[in-house]
Amino acid sequence: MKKTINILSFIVSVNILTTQSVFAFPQFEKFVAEHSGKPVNCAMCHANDAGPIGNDPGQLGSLTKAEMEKVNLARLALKPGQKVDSPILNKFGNHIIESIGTEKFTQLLAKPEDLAKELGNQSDLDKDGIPDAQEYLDGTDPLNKLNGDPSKLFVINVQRNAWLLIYMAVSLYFIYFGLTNILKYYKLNKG
Ligand SMILES: [Ca+2]
Repeated sequence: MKKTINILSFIVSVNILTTQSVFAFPQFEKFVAEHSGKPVNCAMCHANDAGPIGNDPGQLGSLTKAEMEKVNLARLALKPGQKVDSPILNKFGNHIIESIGTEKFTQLLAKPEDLAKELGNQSDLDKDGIPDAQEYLDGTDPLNKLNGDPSKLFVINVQRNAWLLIYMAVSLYFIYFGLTNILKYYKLNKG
């Protein structure tokens, strides 16, 4: 009897894992890690750092029936342009499905390097100036404006603050000019 229960438990476990594995796509994570040379985990697209499989918050085993329906609705968003709100995905993950649809996404499993091209450069979810697609290639967090390629962030910040930098340079020049003239005035009066 005990042996039968163990076998049944094993079959149920395998079945759950097989079903859940449909939701995990390590191809993208592997590509980003190799392309960027940075350690990347599932948190780039998923709600949980460890991915969708498991029983922790943001993982399939912890979802309510209503949340599971949202997951299934996201899976059925075959074409681009459909609003999805899958609780196992983060904002970037949901944005990917909304932008390209699950049909194209599934095709990209064989070519994860093409995801950036499909996303285009219009969306910048964290508004740090680096498009989500570029952050995907760079292995940086598209949802954290403080996390981006340092050289790109530097150039973007210089461009964004160009007027402030010009204003500061002009101000410093006039301060220097004023101080120089004050010193000249005192020197002349002493002489
Ligand atoms: Ca960004």
